[in-house]
Amino acid sequence: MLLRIDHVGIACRDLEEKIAFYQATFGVTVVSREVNQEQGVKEAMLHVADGEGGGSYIQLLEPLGPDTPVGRFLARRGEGLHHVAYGVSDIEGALAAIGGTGVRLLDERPRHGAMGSSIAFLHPKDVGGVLTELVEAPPRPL
Ligand code: CMX
Ligand code: CO
Repeated sequence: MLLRIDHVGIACRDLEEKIAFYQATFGVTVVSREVNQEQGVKEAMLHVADGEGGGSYIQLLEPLGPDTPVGRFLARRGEGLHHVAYGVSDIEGALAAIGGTGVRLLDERPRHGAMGSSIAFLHPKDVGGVLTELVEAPPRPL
Protein backbone atom coordinates (compact mmCIF):
# COMPACT_ATOMS: atom_id res chain seq x y z
CA MET A 1 0.00 0.00 0.00
CA LEU A 2 2.82 2.43 0.88
CA LEU A 3 5.05 3.52 -2.00
CA ARG A 4 7.69 5.49 -0.14
CA ILE A 5 8.23 8.09 2.55
CA ASP A 6 6.88 11.21 0.84
CA HIS A 7 7.99 13.68 3.51
CA VAL A 8 8.71 14.34 7.13
CA GLY A 9 6.89 17.35 8.56
CA ILE A 10 8.92 19.53 10.93
CA ALA A 11 7.30 22.20 13.09
CA CYS A 12 9.22 25.46 13.41
CA ARG A 13 8.68 29.01 14.64
CA ASP A 14 10.53 30.79 11.84
CA LEU A 15 10.20 29.24 8.38
CA GLU A 16 12.83 31.40 6.65
CA GLU A 17 15.40 30.74 9.34
CA LYS A 18 14.85 26.96 9.15
CA ILE A 19 14.97 26.97 5.33
CA ALA A 20 18.35 28.71 5.52
CA PHE A 21 19.57 26.16 8.07
CA TYR A 22 18.50 23.13 5.99
CA GLN A 23 20.00 24.60 2.82
CA ALA A 24 23.30 25.41 4.50
CA THR A 25 23.54 22.15 6.45
CA PHE A 26 22.21 19.53 4.02
CA GLY A 27 22.42 21.26 0.64
CA VAL A 28 18.71 20.72 -0.04
CA THR A 29 16.69 23.09 -2.21
CA VAL A 30 13.23 24.58 -1.78
CA VAL A 31 10.90 23.36 -4.54
CA SER A 32 7.66 24.82 -3.24
CA ARG A 33 6.43 27.45 -0.78
CA GLU A 34 2.74 27.65 0.02
CA VAL A 35 0.25 28.97 2.52
CA ASN A 36 -2.39 26.35 3.30
CA GLN A 37 -5.20 28.12 5.18
CA GLU A 38 -7.15 24.90 5.71
CA GLN A 39 -4.15 23.31 7.50
CA GLY A 40 -3.20 26.56 9.24
CA VAL A 41 0.37 26.59 7.95
CA LYS A 42 2.95 28.47 5.93
CA GLU A 43 5.18 25.75 4.53
CA ALA A 44 8.13 24.90 2.34
CA MET A 45 9.01 21.61 0.64
CA LEU A 46 12.73 20.86 0.30
CA HIS A 47 13.69 18.16 -2.17
CA VAL A 48 15.69 15.16 -0.89
CA ALA A 49 15.43 12.43 -3.54
CA ASP A 50 13.37 11.01 -6.39
CA GLY A 51 11.71 7.60 -6.25
CA GLU A 52 9.47 5.53 -8.50
CA GLY A 53 6.25 6.84 -7.00
CA GLY A 54 7.45 10.45 -6.75
CA GLY A 55 9.87 12.54 -4.73
CA SER A 56 10.80 12.62 -1.05
CA TYR A 57 10.89 15.91 0.79
CA ILE A 58 11.41 17.70 4.07
CA GLN A 59 8.30 19.77 4.85
CA LEU A 60 9.00 22.76 7.09
CA LEU A 61 5.87 24.07 8.80
CA GLU A 62 5.29 27.43 10.47
CA PRO A 63 1.85 27.89 12.04
CA LEU A 64 -0.44 30.69 10.86
CA GLY A 65 -1.53 31.19 14.47
CA PRO A 66 -1.59 29.59 17.92
CA ASP A 67 -5.00 27.95 17.40
CA THR A 68 -3.86 25.62 14.61
CA PRO A 69 -2.52 22.04 14.70
CA VAL A 70 1.11 23.17 14.39
CA GLY A 71 0.59 26.17 16.72
CA ARG A 72 -0.75 23.88 19.46
CA PHE A 73 2.08 21.40 18.85
CA LEU A 74 4.73 24.13 19.23
CA ALA A 75 3.15 25.39 22.45
CA ARG A 76 3.02 21.89 23.92
CA ARG A 77 6.20 20.26 22.62
CA GLY A 78 8.34 22.96 21.00
CA GLU A 79 10.05 22.71 17.63
CA GLY A 80 10.71 19.30 16.10
CA LEU A 81 9.33 16.36 14.16
CA HIS A 82 5.57 16.82 13.71
CA HIS A 83 4.49 14.02 11.34
CA VAL A 84 5.54 11.35 8.86
CA ALA A 85 3.87 11.19 5.44
CA TYR A 86 3.74 8.07 3.26
CA GLY A 87 3.09 8.10 -0.46
CA VAL A 88 0.17 6.00 -1.70
CA SER A 89 -1.21 5.47 -5.20
CA ASP A 90 -4.91 5.41 -4.19
CA ILE A 91 -5.58 7.56 -1.13
CA GLU A 92 -9.32 6.87 -0.99
CA GLY A 93 -8.69 3.11 -1.11
CA ALA A 94 -5.96 3.42 1.53
CA LEU A 95 -8.27 5.43 3.84
CA ALA A 96 -11.04 2.86 3.47
CA ALA A 97 -8.64 -0.01 4.21
CA ILE A 98 -6.95 1.69 7.17
CA GLY A 99 -10.25 2.99 8.59
CA GLY A 100 -11.50 -0.60 8.46
CA THR A 101 -8.73 -1.67 10.84
CA GLY A 102 -10.06 0.69 13.54
CA VAL A 103 -7.44 3.44 13.21
CA ARG A 104 -9.21 6.80 13.53
CA LEU A 105 -9.12 8.93 10.39
CA LEU A 106 -8.71 12.66 11.04
CA ASP A 107 -9.85 13.19 7.43
CA GLU A 108 -12.59 10.95 6.05
CA ARG A 109 -11.91 12.44 2.63
CA PRO A 110 -8.64 13.73 1.17
CA ARG A 111 -7.82 17.43 1.42
CA HIS A 112 -5.51 19.67 -0.61
CA GLY A 113 -1.81 19.28 0.18
CA ALA A 114 1.41 20.79 -1.11
CA MET A 115 2.26 20.78 -4.83
CA GLY A 116 -1.21 19.66 -5.93
CA SER A 117 -1.23 16.50 -3.81
CA SER A 118 -4.17 14.95 -1.94
CA ILE A 119 -3.55 14.36 1.76
CA ALA A 120 -5.25 12.80 4.79
CA PHE A 121 -4.18 12.31 8.42
CA LEU A 122 -4.45 9.36 10.82
CA HIS A 123 -4.81 9.94 14.57
CA PRO A 124 -1.43 9.78 16.32
CA LYS A 125 -2.91 7.97 19.32
CA ASP A 126 -3.82 5.03 17.06
CA VAL A 127 -0.43 4.94 15.31
CA GLY A 128 1.87 4.52 18.30
CA GLY A 129 2.17 8.25 18.97
CA VAL A 130 3.07 9.19 15.39
CA LEU A 131 0.88 11.68 13.52
CA THR A 132 0.71 9.96 10.13
CA GLU A 133 -0.23 11.49 6.79
CA LEU A 134 -1.06 9.76 3.51
CA VAL A 135 -0.16 11.56 0.27
CA GLU A 136 -1.27 10.88 -3.27
CA ALA A 137 0.80 12.80 -5.79
CA PRO A 138 -1.05 14.60 -8.61
CA PRO A 139 -1.16 12.76 -11.93
CA ARG A 140 2.01 13.44 -13.89
CA PRO A 141 1.56 15.70 -16.92
CA LEU A 142 1.88 13.79 -20.22
N1 CMX B 1 2.40 13.87 16.96
C1 CMX B 1 2.12 12.98 17.94
N2 CMX B 1 1.17 13.18 18.89
C2 CMX B 1 0.45 14.33 18.79
C3 CMX B 1 0.67 15.29 17.79
C4 CMX B 1 1.70 15.03 16.83
N3 CMX B 1 1.97 15.88 15.86
N4 CMX B 1 -0.18 16.32 17.96
C5 CMX B 1 -0.92 16.03 19.03
N5 CMX B 1 -0.54 14.83 19.53
C6 CMX B 1 -1.09 14.16 20.73
C7 CMX B 1 -1.16 15.11 21.89
O1 CMX B 1 0.09 15.14 22.57
C8 CMX B 1 -2.27 14.51 22.73
O2 CMX B 1 -1.74 13.51 23.52
P1 CMX B 1 -2.03 13.43 25.11
O3 CMX B 1 -3.52 13.31 25.21
O4 CMX B 1 -1.29 12.22 25.55
O5 CMX B 1 -1.52 14.71 25.65
C9 CMX B 1 -3.19 13.86 21.70
O6 CMX B 1 -2.42 13.76 20.48
C10 CMX B 1 -4.45 14.65 21.41
O7 CMX B 1 -4.05 15.97 21.22
P2 CMX B 1 -5.10 17.17 21.17
O8 CMX B 1 -5.13 17.89 22.44
O9 CMX B 1 -6.41 16.72 20.58
O10 CMX B 1 -4.29 18.10 20.14
P3 CMX B 1 -4.80 18.90 18.95
O11 CMX B 1 -6.09 19.57 19.22
O12 CMX B 1 -3.63 19.74 18.55
O13 CMX B 1 -5.05 17.81 17.81
C11 CMX B 1 -4.37 16.40 16.04
C12 CMX B 1 -4.07 16.88 17.45
C13 CMX B 1 -3.29 15.40 15.65
C14 CMX B 1 -5.76 15.74 16.03
C15 CMX B 1 -4.37 17.64 15.10
O14 CMX B 1 -3.08 18.24 15.18
C16 CMX B 1 -4.68 17.32 13.66
O15 CMX B 1 -5.83 17.17 13.28
N6 CMX B 1 -3.63 17.20 12.78
C17 CMX B 1 -3.80 16.95 11.36
C18 CMX B 1 -3.64 18.19 10.52
C19 CMX B 1 -2.26 18.79 10.62
O16 CMX B 1 -1.44 18.44 11.46
N7 CMX B 1 -1.98 19.77 9.70
C20 CMX B 1 -0.69 20.45 9.62
C21 CMX B 1 0.24 19.81 8.61
C22 CMX B 1 -0.24 20.03 7.18
C23 CMX B 1 0.56 19.26 6.12
O17 CMX B 1 1.30 18.35 6.40
O18 CMX B 1 0.40 19.60 4.91
CO1 CO C 1 2.74 16.94 5.65
